[in-house]
Amino acid sequence: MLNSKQVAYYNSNGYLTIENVYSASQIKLLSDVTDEFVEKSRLVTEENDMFSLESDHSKDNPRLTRIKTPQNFHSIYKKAVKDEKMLDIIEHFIGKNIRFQGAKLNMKMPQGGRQVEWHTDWGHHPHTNDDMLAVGIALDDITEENGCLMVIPGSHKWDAISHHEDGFFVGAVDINSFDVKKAINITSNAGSISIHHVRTLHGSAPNMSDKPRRLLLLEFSAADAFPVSGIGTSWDEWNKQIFRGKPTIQPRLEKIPVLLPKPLRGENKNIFELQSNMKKSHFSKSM
Ligand SMILES: O=C(O)CCC(=O)C(=O)O
Repeated sequence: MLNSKQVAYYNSNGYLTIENVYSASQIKLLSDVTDEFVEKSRLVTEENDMFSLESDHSKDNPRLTRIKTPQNFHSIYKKAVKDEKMLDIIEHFIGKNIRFQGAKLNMKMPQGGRQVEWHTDWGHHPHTNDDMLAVGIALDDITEENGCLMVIPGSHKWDAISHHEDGFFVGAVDINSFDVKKAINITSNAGSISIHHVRTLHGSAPNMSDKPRRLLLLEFSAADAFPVSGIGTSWDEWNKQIFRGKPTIQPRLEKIPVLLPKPLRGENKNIFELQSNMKKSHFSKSM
């Protein structure tokens, strides 16, 4: 399904888009189940294990920023995160021993769905090596208007970038630390996937259109990439996350720049809260 040009493109740019990986019927199932979750969220008034909410969320007008760990709540999501075609693709980038790191469905609802400030996933969870990536499954057609993901090509080869402000980790980089004019918009049709390297600088603007932008994001790593701050769970649970190949007790240590995501200012439950600690947003004038 992948050719050597696509692999070379990813290796040099730190991202790739592949059209039509998920079929129209798979996307319809995912989309319908997502609508059911939005309905359920009407009864929710504050962040919980399933939902992150926009500040204007209400029973009458349910507005989510995210469905968290969707694979734990519905078999349709669970099936999507283990899709064999998708795993075949990512094998090209992180090898045959693949650990699933987690999933989230970023919702970006019409007319104000929230931005994600510029950051690298590496800044949030550095590991012993960087054979790690995120796959974004487009549940909608994704355009500049509805807040597509943007990336800085080649940034996965940069030195560690600080995600700190006044000595505290805020989960986003200073907009003056890179040239935002180099950003590329990742636009695609529903059913496509985008892949970005764990160290690729990325962000996305608010959705000011009248169409949703729902992106199911899955994170994977090579089985021998271990979090520098510990696995944070039992050995058995950790190894249940191996989707292909074998677990290992031998972390692969690469010489890669790491900055710890510490210290935190207050208790932050997700990237949106973390980034709201920033003095100045790149995308919204109100922050
Ligand atoms: O949803 C997006 O546009 C970006 C998501 C992202 O980078 C994240 O959730 O870490």
